[in-house]
Amino acid sequence: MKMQDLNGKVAVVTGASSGIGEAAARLLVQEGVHVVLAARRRERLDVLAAELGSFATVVETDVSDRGQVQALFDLVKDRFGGLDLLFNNAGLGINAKFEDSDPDDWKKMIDVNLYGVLNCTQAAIPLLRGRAGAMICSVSSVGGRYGVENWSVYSATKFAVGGFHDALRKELGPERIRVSVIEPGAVWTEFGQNVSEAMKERRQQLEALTSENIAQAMIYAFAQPANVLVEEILLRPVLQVAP
Ligand code: NJP
Repeated sequence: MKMQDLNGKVAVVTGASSGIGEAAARLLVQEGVHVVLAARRRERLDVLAAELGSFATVVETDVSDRGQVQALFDLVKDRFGGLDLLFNNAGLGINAKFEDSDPDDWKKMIDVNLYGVLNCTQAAIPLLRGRAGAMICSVSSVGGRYGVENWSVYSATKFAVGGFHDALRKELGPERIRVSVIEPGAVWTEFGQNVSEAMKERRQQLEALTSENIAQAMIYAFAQPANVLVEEILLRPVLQVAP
């Protein structure tokens, strides 16, 4: 069966100011998709939008703030009348042994990695309804499948995303809204606010994936025929045999 033609579709990409989100925005525009770029760092979004031209719209958004998220989706509704793809990609990880970790950091991760996904998904559902091939795709992690040492709270937030999607799929599948999760292993991005030099070296040794590798996986799922749900994609460098 033919893949979907993505030309003219509308996508919201959260965390579009760097890494995987930025790469996803570029690939979507190459496919003719109108992309709404959402993140907090406005100047980075403006630079990307200037590169992408009329196919990009910038909406400075903190996904943990429900009011800002609602304003983002109100704009999408006004400008485009609906939505075909929500790419819930914004996220952050703070590395620490759990015993020594800071509860303020737990909250930061939960606010963005979980509440951010909940806020955006709830606001997006009415706009996705009735659009052929509509998809919600959220970036989880290998840590959301196996749990990774020194990323315990981060892993917990991503497990929560997985459970949420398992349930949501049952609610939205009958309406033909596809609910998909991508679980990357090590990727070369700005991710990990406080990762040590040793961890950066590990990414080098593992031959970490690029943001484009992850973005392509998302496009693969999105471009499937509208009746085909790619439920989950876990991808990691072949050298990353653990976790
Ligand atoms: O990292 P990075 P990635 N509101 O730091 C945004 C997952 N992942 O591309 O707001 C809105 O380059 C931030 O934008 P800004 C990871 O958990 C990665 O690797 O301007 N946006 C930036 O654009 C995450 O879910 C690896 O600071 C907010 C983006 O998030 C996803 O991949 C491994 C925000 C982060 O870009 C993309 O991360 C893995 C907020 N409150 C999973 N807070 C990996 N890289 O190795 C942050 O398993 N952002």
